[in-house]
Amino acid sequence: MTMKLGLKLAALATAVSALLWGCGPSKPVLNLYTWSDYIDENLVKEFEKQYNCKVVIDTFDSNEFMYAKLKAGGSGYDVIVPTSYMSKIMNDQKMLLKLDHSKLPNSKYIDKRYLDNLAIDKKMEYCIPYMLGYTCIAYNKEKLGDIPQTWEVFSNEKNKGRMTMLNDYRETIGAGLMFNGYSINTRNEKELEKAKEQVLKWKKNLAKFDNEVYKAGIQSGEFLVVQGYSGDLFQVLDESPNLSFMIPKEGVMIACDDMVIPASADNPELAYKFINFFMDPKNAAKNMEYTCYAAPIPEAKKYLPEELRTHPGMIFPEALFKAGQIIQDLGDDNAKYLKVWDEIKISQ
Ligand code: SPD
Repeated sequence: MTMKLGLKLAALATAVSALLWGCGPSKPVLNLYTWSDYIDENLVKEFEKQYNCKVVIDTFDSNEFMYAKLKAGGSGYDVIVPTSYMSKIMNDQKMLLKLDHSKLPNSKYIDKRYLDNLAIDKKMEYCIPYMLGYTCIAYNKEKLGDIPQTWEVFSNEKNKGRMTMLNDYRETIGAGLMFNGYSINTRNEKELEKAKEQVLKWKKNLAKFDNEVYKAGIQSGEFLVVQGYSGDLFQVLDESPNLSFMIPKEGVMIACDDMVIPASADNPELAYKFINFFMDPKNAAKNMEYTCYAAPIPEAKKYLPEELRTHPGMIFPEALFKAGQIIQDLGDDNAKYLKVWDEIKISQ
């Protein structure tokens, strides 16, 4: 058989198999790895239509789980959504692509005030800020009435077994640090020890440390007080008049989750398009409405319905920019937090 005839036969075989199986050339796929309830699926469908592609979403419930999965060989993701301190760790370990801003024209919309004051990657060299959130407390106002605005709420034995705190070592140790007046990024072991003692006191009254079921639990009445991520709590609070939220007077942690492209991405070109699409102010506004988090895109505000322009999840209260603390990567000192967290977790 000549080479030409061979090639023709191969092309014919491909066409026949496409006819038999009812599909043409397959669409490009973008694999997204993110937190649950964190993207408006209608926008994802619009993106798929606009770029004739398929988006596959996989979720994680903590930065550390996501990181461990990647380290254990998990690959094939094109866009990942880590919290900024974790983006920095991943970048330091050469796990991320250096961003080409010629492919991200909408990055001009990112809030300069956020970049100057809070961002870790101020020049957006390896990450684009996606959503800002803070940790606060939701409680069952119908059952508890008004409660004092303090992390100390977790010391109330009356609610023993009906309260949860986050299964997130930086957030929960951070609450213990703030309660004692320390920085949430301290490297001082004595301060960390004090925070540990505090969290251990609270732990006695908790049902558990949890990142996943607290939303359903506070809504169903199973839990009376929960520490949670702001947007997730507002998704529930907006539908539940019996619930309320408070920002503890000792302060709250602010976190930004970023969009990054892993160095191992199969489809970086589509990843750029995806990230750019979500920075478009109209899309960012729709995404904020869905997630109840704050996209750091000031232009998006004008596309929000009037009644949402003061929503405390979507538009950050001014005080947060001044008083909130953002979780930093602490390099080798992260190990001090992990040690304290292990001690908290194993203690009975
Ligand atoms: N469902 C979305 C949850 C977003 C959580 N952000 C993580 C902050 C970690 N400190």
